[in-house]
Amino acid sequence: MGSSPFDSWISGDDEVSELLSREWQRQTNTLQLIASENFASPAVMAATGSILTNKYSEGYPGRRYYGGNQVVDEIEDLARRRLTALFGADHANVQPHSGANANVAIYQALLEPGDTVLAMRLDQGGHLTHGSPASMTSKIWRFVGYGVTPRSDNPDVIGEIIDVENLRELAHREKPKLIVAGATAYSRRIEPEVFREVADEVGALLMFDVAHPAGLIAGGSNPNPVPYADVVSFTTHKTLRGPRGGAILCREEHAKKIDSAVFPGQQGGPLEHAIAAKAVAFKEAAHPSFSIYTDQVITNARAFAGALAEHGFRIVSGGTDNHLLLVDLGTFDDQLTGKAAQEVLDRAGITTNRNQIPDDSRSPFVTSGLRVGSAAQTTAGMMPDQFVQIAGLMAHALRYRDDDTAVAKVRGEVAALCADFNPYASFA
Ligand code: DSN
Repeated sequence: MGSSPFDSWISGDDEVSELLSREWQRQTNTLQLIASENFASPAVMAATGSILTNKYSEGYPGRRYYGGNQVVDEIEDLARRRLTALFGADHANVQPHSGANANVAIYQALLEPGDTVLAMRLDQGGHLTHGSPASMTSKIWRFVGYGVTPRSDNPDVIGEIIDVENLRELAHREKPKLIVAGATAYSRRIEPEVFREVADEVGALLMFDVAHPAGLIAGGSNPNPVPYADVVSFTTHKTLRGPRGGAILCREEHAKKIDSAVFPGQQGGPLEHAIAAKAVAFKEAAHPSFSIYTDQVITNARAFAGALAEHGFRIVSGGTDNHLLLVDLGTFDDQLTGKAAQEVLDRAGITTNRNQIPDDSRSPFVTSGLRVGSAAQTTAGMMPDQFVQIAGLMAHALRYRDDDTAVAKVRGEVAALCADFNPYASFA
């Protein structure tokens, strides 16, 4: 194993240094295809590792419960200003530690316990916090789930897209107080106008969870729901390429309730080092080069989808309009589960995650699908040619999964590819 910038980075702690070094090797010598991951810039990482980790600042700028927050107030204000400008929103809260915290804070701000919420089911592409039975959200609020249309075998009809008629029917029948749009495993555009229309028909509030496409929206490559939604939540570390964390945008009329729900409702002291890193990421996302990146992410994802389909995989929803693909393994090999595929690909140096496909007959732990994304390797500089090559490497490793030599050979080709596209080459 070669040297890494982290070999002796943590002074006095060889064990942690060694582990960081190994993770650097993993991130730079294998392919990162998990749709919710990306490579943050050195500037984002510098802010995350800054002296702001030392500071307590419960409250909000100008209204803190601790002294010494003059500089922190300016940092958090800067992050809020940059974020509202980026998305054209009235108000921003940059304190949520994660997307899950952000979502729960929104429910707490806008709902009473027991209120009805209409959201996408987890097994159809939604998120745990959209009322999955495994999430505490389903125990406090009454979630009703919408899903996608049935799979279509007619090449002229795209199946597995959000079933707007079902959404409308459920909305009229259940009279939700809140409708949630957004997903974690859905590759098609989510049109904000349609959701606003349905919400208005039944007098519901509208929330968009754009954790996945936030960066694509910031870059202008996916539709911006801010003009249509009452409130928008997202994470900052996926396509937006910032530090791990969450954020909320809302209309002015909800600002006070949202802020109180985040602090003191959900959280104590904000992570100001993460907030400084969010500010850095928001500035990076406002730069014209970020739009070139987000357009490329989608172009690459489409090339990846086309190449995987040529190798016999079925792409759920018939393709992609964003950074992610949900791959049905059944047409490639009906004995191959998502769990087994993820494990084989790990051995081949290709990092993915198993994922249920709509109406999957297998459990969420086993699954019949894989979810992959183009955001991270596009940051590393890859283009359609590389994604076509990756599709071939994946197909080969999975086809010859019982042959250790074949899988090892793919791993060697992956390492050679990664050597040409090291996102942190300047660190070495
Ligand atoms: N875990 C995130 C994802 O991978 O999409 C969602 O929380």
